[in-house]
Amino acid sequence: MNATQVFNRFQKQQSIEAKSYDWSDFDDNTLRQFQKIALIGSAVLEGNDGLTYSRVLNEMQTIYSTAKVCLGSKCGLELEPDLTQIMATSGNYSELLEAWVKWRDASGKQMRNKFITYYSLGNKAAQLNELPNTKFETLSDVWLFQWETPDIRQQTYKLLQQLMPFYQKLHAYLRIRLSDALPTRMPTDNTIPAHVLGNMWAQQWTHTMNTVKGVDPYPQIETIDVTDALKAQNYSARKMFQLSDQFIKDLGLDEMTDQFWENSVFEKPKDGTEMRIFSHASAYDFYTTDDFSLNKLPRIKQCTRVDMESFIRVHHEMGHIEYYMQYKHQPIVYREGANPGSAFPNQLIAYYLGFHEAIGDVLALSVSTPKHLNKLGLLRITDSLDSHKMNIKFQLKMALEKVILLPFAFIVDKWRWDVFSGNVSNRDLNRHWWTLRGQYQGISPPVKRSEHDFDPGAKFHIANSIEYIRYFVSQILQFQLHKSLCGFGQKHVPLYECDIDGDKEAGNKLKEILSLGSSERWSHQLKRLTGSMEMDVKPLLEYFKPLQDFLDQQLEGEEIGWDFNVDDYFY
Ligand code: X8Z
Ligand code: ZN
Repeated sequence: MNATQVFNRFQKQQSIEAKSYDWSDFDDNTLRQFQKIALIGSAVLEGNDGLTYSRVLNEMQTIYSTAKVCLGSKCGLELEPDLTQIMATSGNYSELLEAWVKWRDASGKQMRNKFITYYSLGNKAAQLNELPNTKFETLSDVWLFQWETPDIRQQTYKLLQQLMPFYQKLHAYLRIRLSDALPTRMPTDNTIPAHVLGNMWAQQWTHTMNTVKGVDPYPQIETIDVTDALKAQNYSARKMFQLSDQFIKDLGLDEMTDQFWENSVFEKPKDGTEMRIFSHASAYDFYTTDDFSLNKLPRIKQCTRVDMESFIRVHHEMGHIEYYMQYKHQPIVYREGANPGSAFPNQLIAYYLGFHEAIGDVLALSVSTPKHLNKLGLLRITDSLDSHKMNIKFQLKMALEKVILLPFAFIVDKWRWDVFSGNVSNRDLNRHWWTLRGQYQGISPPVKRSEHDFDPGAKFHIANSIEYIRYFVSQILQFQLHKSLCGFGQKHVPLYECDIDGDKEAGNKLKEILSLGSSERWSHQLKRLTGSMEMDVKPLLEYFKPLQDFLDQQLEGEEIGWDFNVDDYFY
């Protein structure tokens, strides 16, 4: 038996035992612990079903992480770092198109049938996971159950509606500039082709500030992207992690351990070993106790480039690790983020939901302020006349990273909710994907698609069966947390300038929440922080107020929105 099979068997025994009790008069805490023990995801599958499920999932993961493409005469190009780099830096329409199409041919297209087998068995597992107090129909029902928020779907939809006007302004701002840059290439329905936005999935558009003329409103002012400064100052991947560690330490939180530094992998090995683990950054919890002699502490693997995007991602991943460290004293079922852990924990990918995803980003909100970058010697702040312009540039960059992600993060799971529940037939998988991409993101495929393609599978979290609504929630929560943590030493500073560096009171507040793990419902934890149990878009909108005013000026008299019909883009 391999390790997965041993772990599955153990979980199954635990689950059966947990379910053998009468749950009816458990108190809330006991009930939550029993639910977490009893819910074992795919480990419930017996015999051939279990083997087939692990096999197809493994095959999808392998296809994704080992896909290689040829562009022109250059072959062996991988997603990380080659294609990511091309999407981010190339201004050449045909080169971008070739990278976009070939990545999808090499990844998603190869896994269409496997995906159908995977989710059919996933649904079967969900049904077998029935608890004494709850039944599940689909795999996504199990994912959603763990939010302990029965109307989480409606809540996310409502929040998205509140944010769409802001998204649409950013979309129009980009579309107008792209229409100038690519006059003959833009569709007449006002959507934007998915490959010209600086990212393989058009999920974050920050790079267009460097590659598309006019997106950066003040090119004469010092660039807010510190990539060049990082390179000029000979930063290494390790040095970026050390900086993040220092920030964490200065907040009064726990610094990384020696074992962390020894065992993490910050760069892709040059000798070609273990290539497949590097398609996407991850942070792992090895669930040790305080017995550090086990030498298996939380650690990171990340194909870190020396650029600003990686610099921010470093903080994101470090947030996961700090969280693992802060809640390590909790019983194992509560050693997860405030929003609960994996439905299917028997995989090697670490699972963490909204809170977990938000923590590192909260640190990064402070670190990426111009003032902080200036303190690090990475950015020169020019005289005060320019400070408004510098702020607009900064805000635009942040919005292209964070606000742009919102509709994407929503549809990655909306698509799975619709597919897993059978509301969309297996004959329409790709069509439904593009229907949602068009409707919510206002983007369109640059070449006609068909049902021989399977574009959702070209995204890591779909090929790896990782729930995604956590990233949606994270984008909202992180501004709520930021606002709360800025309520100490930074009380009189605008939210977008707040840098909690060295603020021990803020650090303490953060520690209080992190150390709870999932032992308390996330809405209660949110209340400790913000006074309210609800997710709320107000802090995000407050943060971006100057940018929204700027966009309103820029877009006066311009058309906003798009009119997408999926039939125009399908064979
Ligand atoms: O997957 C991630 C993290 C790892 S937990 C790097 N993110 C999402 C993505 O890349 O699709 C962070 C932002 C969204
Ligand atoms: Zn993450």
